Amino acid sequence: MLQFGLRALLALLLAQAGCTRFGFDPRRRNGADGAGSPQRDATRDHDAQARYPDAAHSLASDAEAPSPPDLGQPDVAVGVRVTTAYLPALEDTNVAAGSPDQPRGEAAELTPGYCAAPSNGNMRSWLKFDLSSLPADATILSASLRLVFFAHWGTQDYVIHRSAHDDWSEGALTWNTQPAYDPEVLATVPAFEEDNVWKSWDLTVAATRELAGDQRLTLVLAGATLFDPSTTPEHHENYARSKEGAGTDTDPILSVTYRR
Ligand SMILES: [Ca+2]
Repeated sequence: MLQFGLRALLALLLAQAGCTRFGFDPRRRNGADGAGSPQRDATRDHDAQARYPDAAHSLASDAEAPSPPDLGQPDVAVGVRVTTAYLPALEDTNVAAGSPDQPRGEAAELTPGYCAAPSNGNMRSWLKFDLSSLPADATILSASLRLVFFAHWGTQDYVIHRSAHDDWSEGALTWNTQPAYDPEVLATVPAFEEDNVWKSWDLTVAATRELAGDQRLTLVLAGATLFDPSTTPEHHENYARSKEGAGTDTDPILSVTYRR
């Protein structure tokens, strides 16, 4: 009888404390009916509405929940890195119609345009850049060619073309062996007579294309006009530094800004 009385008393105490034989009774956590304290729930709902009014509304009635606002794309996504690489020319040279079999890869200057000296005549500058040092997952945001011009004898407009042929070398390329290039003009620089200035051309599309291709970018810089040497005694040319020119800070550079 005494043991039966103790077990009954223990069962009564456990029931009042909210415990069961197997552990904590979840029904006791928020009240006997599981709905929680009305006062506490009201406070919690108020806080939620103050912090997340749309969420609170959505919870109240999913069917009437408004569409999320269109905030557009962020300017800079979290975790995205933007980097600018300055790629020096892998090779650069000139070719001249007046001496069509002479390589000029060791020249200290790039001389696109027209030189009235018979051994030069109309000239073009060829440049090659290696994009393989860019990360494989890079997305190019912008790319431009930079040349430092230091002298001029007359001037004219200049144009830049891309060539799909990258298998040339500055030690061998001549007017007669220069490969074909795309007729499309990628960029134009109007005639200018300043010296000791650098000029740049936007080549984002061409660089993006080559990065996805063979990662070699060949550019041809030429005067916009082919002059007739028999009737043109004056020069129409600007001089830019080649990679063999004085100082590395004046080397031809392809500036590439990319994200990854
Ligand atoms: Ca060179």
